Amino acid sequence: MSTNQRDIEELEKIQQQQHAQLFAELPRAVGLFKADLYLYQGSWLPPHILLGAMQLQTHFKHRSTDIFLSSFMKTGTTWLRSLMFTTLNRSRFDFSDHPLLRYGPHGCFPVVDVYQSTGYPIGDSEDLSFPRLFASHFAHNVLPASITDPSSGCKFVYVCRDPKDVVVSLWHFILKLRPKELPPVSFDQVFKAFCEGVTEYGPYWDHVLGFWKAAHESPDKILFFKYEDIKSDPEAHVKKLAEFMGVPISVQEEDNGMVKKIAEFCSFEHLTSLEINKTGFQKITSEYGIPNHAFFRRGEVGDWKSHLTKEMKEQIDRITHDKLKDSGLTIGATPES
Ligand code: PAP
Repeated sequence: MSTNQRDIEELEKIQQQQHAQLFAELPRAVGLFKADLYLYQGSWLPPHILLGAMQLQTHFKHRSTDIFLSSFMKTGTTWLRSLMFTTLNRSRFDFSDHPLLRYGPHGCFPVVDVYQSTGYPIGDSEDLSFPRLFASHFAHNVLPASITDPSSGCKFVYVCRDPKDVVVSLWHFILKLRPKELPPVSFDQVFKAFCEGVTEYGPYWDHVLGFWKAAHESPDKILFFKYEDIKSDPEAHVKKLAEFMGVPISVQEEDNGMVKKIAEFCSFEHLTSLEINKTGFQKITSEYGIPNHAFFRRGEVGDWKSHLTKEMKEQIDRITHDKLKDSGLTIGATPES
């Protein structure tokens, strides 16, 4: 082990001790991936993410030009990462020699959720993107007020998805990532935990509502998307993203097919064909990482139909209805559902 590595581990130990008191006081539940979950400011978070939230709240230095991609897990983050990065930086990079091809959607801009034991190095992504782009699964109220306050200048793109498809996608993700030495989790277990709100970053509905309400208060700062809408018209959403991020598509670009090019470049078919997404790997912590291919599965609307019983569908639709009924927001209303 190198000296540097030993220092990092020592530092981690000290910081863990400092936070042991906090963890002891928070409500705790069993997590679906590996670590236990702790209820922090209304969200169920595993330890390295909870500490990441505290670190973000304390240390993050925003710039008024920063743009965040916010989402719950499995709602379309990887897709939006690709669309936002490609749209924003379309005049910087040639499509045949593009960072997305080399680094994949996750390598193009950083996630701010994970605890950094060596300090807070996040923020050097300007090499690839200007303005800076960041991704986060944190609920609106967990993000630091310094960035969510509209006066910060920061902008947010939020994407939500039919919770029935989210829970199915989540289950498959857990199957891929849960350590093999742990007992397998069934779809019933994941469904129950999801409906109760006790999954990583949950409850889902509170997450969506937090951003929905904030988007209503500050529509110029938060762009609210639904996965199903992007699926039905990706090009219209590329244009909305461009406008929102301050780089509207020109008439000339439109005539030259730029919008179509971006939508195709970021399509499920194209992204899954890339070598980086077949063999690449995302380092999350010093001991934990995620293979890029785990972020792709079917990329369809309505896959829940092959997993949910009639009773499950009714249960989750009822929760959605009850939680969202006074909000003016509908999710999961696909024509065939
Ligand atoms: P994350 O929370 O781990 O970042 P996220 O990217 O939000 O995951 O969601 C993954 C889902 O988006 C997967 O859905 P599925 O399990 O129902 O298939 C994945 O297949 C889908 N996805 C990834 N890229 C695209 C894309 N380009 N177009 C459409 N869907 C996509």
